[in-house]
Amino acid sequence: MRRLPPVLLEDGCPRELISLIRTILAACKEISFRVGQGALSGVLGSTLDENIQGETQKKLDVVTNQLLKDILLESGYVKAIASEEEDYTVAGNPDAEYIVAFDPLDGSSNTDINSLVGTIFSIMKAPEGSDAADQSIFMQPGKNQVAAGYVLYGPCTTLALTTGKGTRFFTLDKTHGTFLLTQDFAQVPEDTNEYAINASNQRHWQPAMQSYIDDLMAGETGPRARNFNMRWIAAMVGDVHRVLCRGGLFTYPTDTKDPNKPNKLRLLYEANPMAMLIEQAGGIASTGTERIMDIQPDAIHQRVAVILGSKNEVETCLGYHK
Ligand code: AFP
Repeated sequence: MRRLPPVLLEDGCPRELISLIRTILAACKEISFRVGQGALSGVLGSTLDENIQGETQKKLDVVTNQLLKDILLESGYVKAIASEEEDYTVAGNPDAEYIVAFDPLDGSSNTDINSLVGTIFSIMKAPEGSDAADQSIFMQPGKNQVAAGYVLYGPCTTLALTTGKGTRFFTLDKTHGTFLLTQDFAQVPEDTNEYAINASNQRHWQPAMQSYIDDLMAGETGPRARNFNMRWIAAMVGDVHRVLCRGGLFTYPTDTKDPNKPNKLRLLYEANPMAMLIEQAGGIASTGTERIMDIQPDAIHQRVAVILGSKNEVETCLGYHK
């Protein structure tokens, strides 16, 4: 089986970018080990702190953030980082070409129940001549990403990666500590009978999403004239992995549950990298009104509505939003 560096070299991926990706993966191998140790490593449970987004931090949120932050800033390959767990961006090597946004441990509420979690990352180039300490270097649309991926810590540790030449899966060979190519050019099936949404928010959704989900739930007796199945892992990384593997529609739509927080998922380190992986596998990623990767961000922790997955099903859902 082929290792990650030669696969990316054949794609013409710059050596510096490959080194940066390998740096991220070095931290992810360590995270994979710690997550796998569970209660034995003493990192389950919550801290007493909240992050800037008002969410209680899990101990593993803090540990994984520190691991990624240290390794990236010490590597010399990054000009700055933005993390779900950092209030502001952090400056790195002023002469470096790349910037990295990441969610160190997506779905961290799953850690204490031995369920799926993952690391999500997005890599862009810093604008030429920019200042490493300037937060605005991250204010670029997702279409500027040069690479995006996630590492899913499940029964096995899987990397989904794109550098703009398709989406590939690599599996961590834990004996040798190497990511090996296990699927070239993943393709999201265009049709699906599976969807993922937190249905407990139904009464807070906007009318378009209410109607769409009503029609799915009506099954073969409704306007769609067939039955649909629902799945919800409570970790976007797990839900998107399922969609990449066998199709589906994943959405976290706008809702009115908390008027100060109409959307849940973060643009820079959740929606954008997932959108790139999905589009590179033939799927669609939208907010309901626009392509996610076209959004011009205006804040590091900006949140957006997300509807992504199988092309025909996402288009059907978007039809309800017109
Ligand atoms: P955390 O990374 O803070 O655990 O949040 C996970 C997440 O942002 C996303 O991965 C899930 O799809 C979503 O939250 C789950 O939300 P609910 O709590 O509404 O199920």
